[in-house]
Parts: sequence; C-alpha cells; structure tokens
Amino acid sequence: MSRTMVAGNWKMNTTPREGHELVRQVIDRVGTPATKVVFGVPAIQLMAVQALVKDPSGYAVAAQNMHEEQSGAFTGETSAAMLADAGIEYVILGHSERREYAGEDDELINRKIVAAIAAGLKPIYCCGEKLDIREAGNQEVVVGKQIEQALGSLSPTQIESVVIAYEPVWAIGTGVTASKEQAQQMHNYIRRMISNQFGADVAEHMTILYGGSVKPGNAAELFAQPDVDGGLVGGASLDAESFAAIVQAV
Ligand code: G2H
Repeated sequence: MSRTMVAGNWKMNTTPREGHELVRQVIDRVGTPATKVVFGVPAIQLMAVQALVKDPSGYAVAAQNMHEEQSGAFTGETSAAMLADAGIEYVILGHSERREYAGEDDELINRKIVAAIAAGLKPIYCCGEKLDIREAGNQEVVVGKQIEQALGSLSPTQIESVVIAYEPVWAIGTGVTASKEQAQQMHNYIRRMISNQFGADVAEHMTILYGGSVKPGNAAELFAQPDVDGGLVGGASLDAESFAAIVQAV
C-alpha cells in the first residue's frame, strides 16, 4: 500500500457553509486522487464533511483533537469513540498550536494516541522543534525525545495505525519552509528511529508527512524526497485551487 497522503488542517477556519463549498471544489478539481486526501476540519463540520467525502474514493476526514478519556464529565470535549462512530478515520494529535495554547505535552499526547487507536482511529502525530532548538542544532535530540515519549510505549500493532507529521515550529504559518534537504534529513532520522524501535518493516510502511508552509510552489520538491510521503497543509488547504495543486504534486 502506498505511503503517500496529503492532509489539510483547516485549524479554526471556515464556517460549515464555507467548508462544504471548499470540499466540493477540491473534489471537483481532483476527482479520484492518486494519493490519500484528508480534510482536517473543525469539530462542528466533521459529520457533514464525512458525508461529502464518501464518493469518490480516496478521501477521508480528520478531527483536529480529541479527549484522552473514554467518556465522562468533560464539558466541551469529544471522545475517540464519538469520532469513530461518526465514521471519522483520522485525528490530528500533538499539533504545536495545541502544545502552545492548550499546554499539551507528549505524556498527555501519548494517552490520546493510545485512546485513539483503541477506538479504531488513526492518529496523525505532530512533532517538531522550535527555532532556538534548530539554531542550536538540537533538532534531532528534541524531536527524538518527543517521539520516544509519545510513541515509545506503543506495541508494533498499535504503531501501524500512526501517521507522523514532522512540523518544524519555525515553519508553521510563517511562509518559511524547511528546505528539501532539511526535511529529508529529519524524515530520515524519524524513519530510522521507528526502525530501531519497531523494526524495518514498520518503518518502511510508515507515512511521514512534512508540515510547515507547504504551498503549490514548494510541494513537489518536498514530496520528491525519499522519506517525505506528503504534507500536512494549513493555510494553503483553505484555497481549493492551492490544495488541489498540492494533492496533485504527490
Ligand atoms: C502547520 C501547517 C498545518 P501551515 O501547522 O499543520 O500549517 O501550512 O499554515 O504552516
């Protein structure tokens, strides 16, 4: 099975009406995609977009977050079971904005990942270093520690459900993209880490996405790198023409 994927992360953008139109326009442009295409949409739009992407094949929906507990008195939260029952396939976990604004750390993210997999969801686990870490040359140490804490406890069966998104924080929403060499170097490092812990076969099949100012103009060269399997796309996923062009760059 192909490792490739392009996932849009709309973040807190689009009303339900706008989201419906955006998905319709992407499907109109792309038709049946040559890669897996995922729409990471606001919670209120999950079921409506899920209904929209049933046809043609190749599309799926991601939640942008979920709670780590199965159920209970957690006002305003969404559980893994709720997402799974609604037919949602993916959930984005550990995005740097949730680390920054909701105080999430890799210990909590690990609990969310375990809960997601138990419910049958596929987590898209985000990791990546901040600018000061990159400037000090410590990106491998920091990203390695994130992955160890978030994914280290998983069994070989559990890890097979996980997609990793490497998103250097200094490239998110800034217009600055990692160079293709920087992306390939970190993706290769991550794949070797997965190989060491879970075996070469798991690593060979793992989808590792790049995220951080992916645009139609830089997608093809990033996706051409041997360990870059596609992208997690924020700003450019809000424009149907741009997102369709990125999907077609895989
Ligand atoms: C990183 C990315 C999507 P953008 O957050 O996850 O956003 O493409 O706007 O940098």
